Amino acid sequence: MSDEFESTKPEELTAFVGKHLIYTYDNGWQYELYVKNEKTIDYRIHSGMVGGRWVRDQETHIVRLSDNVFKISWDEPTGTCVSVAVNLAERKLHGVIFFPRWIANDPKLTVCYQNDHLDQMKSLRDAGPTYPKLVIDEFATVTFVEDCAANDETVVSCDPSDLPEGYAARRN
Ligand code: FER
Repeated sequence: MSDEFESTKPEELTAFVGKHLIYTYDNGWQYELYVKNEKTIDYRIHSGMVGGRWVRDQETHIVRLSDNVFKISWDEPTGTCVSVAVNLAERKLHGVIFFPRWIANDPKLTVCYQNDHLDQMKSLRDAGPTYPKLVIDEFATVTFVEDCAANDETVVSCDPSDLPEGYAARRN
């Protein structure tokens, strides 16, 4: 991605940057997301098809749709594409995940700290197959939210399995 923000307007994202969310999709999959800055997220996947996977410094496109409503979209090195719309006022979210066929066939191949395995992810992606993609379209409920500083490397900094007991179950 170039240095262009495209439709992202950083000045409209000040209320969103630093948000740290834990949420559960209606299919039971639990995710954690940290808005590191106006174009970057870190995340952990606590349960579901690719539970155990975690990623730092994923470049994204983030836009404000209205007060308290934001949308984050990105293209993973694996070829998975994701778009997540977050409604902070209602603590609801809607995500669409487009998994390439090779991940649908063997999801565990992507369960790792991706940053340490980027070359492997890219070669698996290029080996495919890509199609037909597995499209997951789900609402989620936000169960935990806090405001962190921007660019805080401590928010998402370990494997989900190394977190303290009850970390993802905290509710507020
Ligand atoms: C999300 C849905 C999917 C999310 C991340 C993904 C951080 C990533 C999926 C993948 O690459 O396997 O809500 O939030």
